[in-house]
Order: sequence, then C-alpha cells, then structure tokens
Amino acid sequence: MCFLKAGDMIQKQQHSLLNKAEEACDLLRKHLESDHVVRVISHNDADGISAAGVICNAISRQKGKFHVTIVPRLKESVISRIRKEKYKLFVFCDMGSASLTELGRLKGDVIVADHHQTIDKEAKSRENMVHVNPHLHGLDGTRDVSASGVSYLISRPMNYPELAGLALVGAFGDMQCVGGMQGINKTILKDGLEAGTVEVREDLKLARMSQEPLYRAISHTFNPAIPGISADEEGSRAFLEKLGISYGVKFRELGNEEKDILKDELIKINPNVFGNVYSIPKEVPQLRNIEDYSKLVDACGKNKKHGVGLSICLGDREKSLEEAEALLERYQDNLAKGIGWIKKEGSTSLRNIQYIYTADKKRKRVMGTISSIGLELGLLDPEKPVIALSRMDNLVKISGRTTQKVTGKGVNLGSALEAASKSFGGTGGGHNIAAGAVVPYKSMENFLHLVDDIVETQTG
Ligand SMILES: [Mn+2]
Repeated sequence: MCFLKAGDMIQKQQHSLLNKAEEACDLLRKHLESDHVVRVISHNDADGISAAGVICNAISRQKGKFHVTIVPRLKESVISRIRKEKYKLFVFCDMGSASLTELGRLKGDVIVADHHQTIDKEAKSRENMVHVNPHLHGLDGTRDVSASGVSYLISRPMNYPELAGLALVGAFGDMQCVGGMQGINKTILKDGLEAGTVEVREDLKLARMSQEPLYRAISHTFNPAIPGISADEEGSRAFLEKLGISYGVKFRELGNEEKDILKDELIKINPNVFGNVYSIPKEVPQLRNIEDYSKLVDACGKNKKHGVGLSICLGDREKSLEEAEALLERYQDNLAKGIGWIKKEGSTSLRNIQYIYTADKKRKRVMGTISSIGLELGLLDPEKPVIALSRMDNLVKISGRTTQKVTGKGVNLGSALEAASKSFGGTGGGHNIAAGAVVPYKSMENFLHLVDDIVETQTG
C-alpha cells in the first residue's frame, strides 16, 4: 500500500504534467530543427492570446517560424479549414481537448495545450498527438494552471523564465489568481521570481493605478469588487472627496499620509483590496502590473482585435499598446453601464438558478463579466448561479457564472451547460465556476428549466 501525504501527491501530479509538457516540447523542437513553420491556433480571450504569445515567443527565440490564428471557438468549420493546410505541426492552445478525435485526423503532428475539463473521451490515443491538460493528471484546470501556463510548461525545458510573466497574464485573465496562486501557477511564479522576471509586493490592487486618475482607477476596480464604488464613478468621486483626497490625481502623486488613509478606508470596505501585486519589472508602465496586462489583452480579445493583443504579447509596445488602451477604456465604460443595468433591473430567479437576458448589442459583449461582478458586488444572489442570455438572431448565447461557495456544494456549470445545451441541439461546456453554451432561441425557456433541474441534482 502506498501512503502519500497531500503535498507529495500534488508533487507527483505536477511532475506527471511536466513530463507530458516536456514530451510536447520535444515534438516542437523536432519540427523547429526541421525548419517547419508551426501552425498555432488559439482562443480569443486573454488566456488564449497570451498562450499563443508564450508559444510564439518561444518559437521565435528558437529562431523558428509560426503562423498563428486566434478563433472564438474550435468550430467544425475551423477544423475543416485547418484540415486542408499542409503544416507539419499544429499547436492548439486553450482549446482542443474536447475535439481530440477530429484533431487526431489532421495530417501533421498535433500538440494540444488545453486546461478545460471537457475532454473527448472517445478519442483513441494517436501517435501524432501530445495532449497536455492538467485534468489528465489530477490537477485543477480552473485554479492550478491556465492555457498560457500549459504553453509555458511546454516551453519550459527551453528555459525562457522571461516568459513566466506572460504565462501568468493568462492565469489572471481566467481569474485563477483571486485569493492567491496555487498549483502550477505557483511553480511558474517561482520560476519568474527566481529569475527576477516577475516581482511580487503588497499593495493596493486598483485597476491601472499608475495610468488613471484615482477616481477612475477605483471605480474600474472590479476584482476585488468594492461595493458602492466599483462601476460607479460618482460614488468613487464622493468617496475620495469625503476623505479629502483630490480625485483627479494619480495614486503615485499622493502624499504618504493620503496613501495610508486611502488604503485604510478601502480595506474597511473590502479587505481584499490590499494584497499581493504581481509585476513584470522590465515592462513598460502600462503592462508592468500583470493584472493590468491581462486586462489590456482581454479588451483586445473582446473587441475582436486579437491581432492587437497578440502583437502586444509578441513585443509591440507602440501602436498596438495605444490601441489596446483605448479599447480597454471603452470596454470599462461599457462594463460600468452593464453593471448599472443589473443594479436597476436585477435578475429573474428560478428555484436553483437566476438569469438575466439582453438583446442589446453592446451589453451582449459583457454579459458574463457583469454577471461575475454583479455576484461579487452583491447585486445578484450569490447563492444561485447566474445564467446570462444574449440573443443572437435565432440563437441564444449563454454565459454561466457562479461562486466558489456554490461550486463547493457540488455545482458544476460546465457539465450543466454541456448536458442542457446538448438536449436542445446546442453546444456548451467550460469550467465548474464559469461556462458557456449556445442554444436555439426558441428553446431558451426549456433550456433554463433544464439547467435549473440539473443544478438541483448536482447539489443533491
Ligand atoms: Mn483559458
């Protein structure tokens, strides 16, 4: 019999994932040595874009070439387009684990660097494929490592610790670092800290604190959410005025005494507003804070400007960065409006879930995010998962969001949305805490009731 302590167990799991990643690295190297152009396909969110960034940076440093495309989903049409391509190596980041059978049919070799829990179990293991996914090693892809982290692990044997910061950009994008880092993310952080490419210090965790006037930095801070101030510029200004701090200055322009007052008062509202801040010391100010970096890349993805986000990850610190900053500002204003809408309209409750619905073009883009923030700000019932519905002609796009407390009770939105959407000819999946689906508009009501029932079963 084998008695492993919890710590040893985690070590063993990490070790087994690292071995798999090394296998992928060997395959990548083999193709680079043969001068093959590597075909990279990744997801359009901050994690996916930075995952592609990590892999492409590693390829460049090896003097190799890549051709990268960022897609919203690995749809059949995407796969059939790729099937016609003549590349010798395909790398899929932040996607692919659910489509192993189809990807195994590609003519070239395949690396899948994913961290989603939906795994194509029908797929037979293929000689041409290396599948790297933390869930296959008993690790948690929701918290332990994101796709950018998995990509980093693949590049790790090549020894580029300067990519550790970028690997954490994706982890922040996927909200894996709320309340501290764990698992592989911690291992990546350690790489960065040891090489001096990542730094950590205790500070206020305000959004774009070095760039924005205080009232905007504070009102644009959604993580952690500051009730009465987040998404509320007026509330934020009033809060600062009450403290006798001028709201238009930047944080660094405050005197030490003012900084302390501000810190103390914010901590009174939400203690999580003060804590570890992670940075890439060599970066330009806009990207130095890893969380800010992730927000800029995320804003690019959300505005369908993946190329801009990717350029930043690949080193453009001029035009792309400027464009991303403008996108982020617009995005944050849109978020604030969406949260204002939730504040006013609230959600509709079923027995076990609650839902919000919109057909508004701008609001549709932020439904998932405002659901999360609404939960955090206490504008939505934290005990019930939020199902956010966005009408797209005769389809409905669904984002499901819940809290760790609810997943702790057994709720798994990924499997709930996957099963429910399948029943209506749609598709869905994701993580236990955040998931997505698409179903026909005419099935929306039935879909909601089915999700309601599934969540009830999950909580037993
Ligand atoms: Mn991801």
